[in-house]
Amino acid sequence: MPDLTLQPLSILVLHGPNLNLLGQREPGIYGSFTLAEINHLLEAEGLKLQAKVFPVQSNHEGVLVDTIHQALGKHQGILINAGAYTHTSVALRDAIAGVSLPTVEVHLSNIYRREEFRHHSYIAPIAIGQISGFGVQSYVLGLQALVHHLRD
Ligand code: CA2
Repeated sequence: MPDLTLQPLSILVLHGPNLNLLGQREPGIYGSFTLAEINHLLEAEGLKLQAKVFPVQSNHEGVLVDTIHQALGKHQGILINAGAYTHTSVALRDAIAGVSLPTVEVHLSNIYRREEFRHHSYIAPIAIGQISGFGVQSYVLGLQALVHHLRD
């Protein structure tokens, strides 16, 4: 039974570059779920947690930075799979640090079992935590962790 006294939370879900291709290519690494299916799963999980999710996908670093800035005053937390920008983007890290919104980093694949260049994340040091390697469950677990953190 959901606790009816809980304040609904608003969570920005950010998907970085190429994640719009999910379900169409490379199912061996990233699974067969499409991005729309992942967003539906998160919406359903959000209902259970009394959190509304607002998914945004972009292939453009600046759009992701702008979206993070606009989250201030609108959302209480950020769930992010920054895709390849995880390993390259100081700008995304600075944006997340700049808005000071609790952020959970997720990855479909286990980035530590892959090429060395994927082992470093610019986001991890300023995130509450990181979940990597559980496919779509990484997102679901990440949302649960973020909501629990915000409610504590
Ligand atoms: O495992 C993850 O979730 C990643 O963030 C996915 C990124 C990758 O650069 C990170 O190292 C780990 C890549 C997303 C690209 O997704 C595609 C999906 C289908 C076909 C091609 C790319």
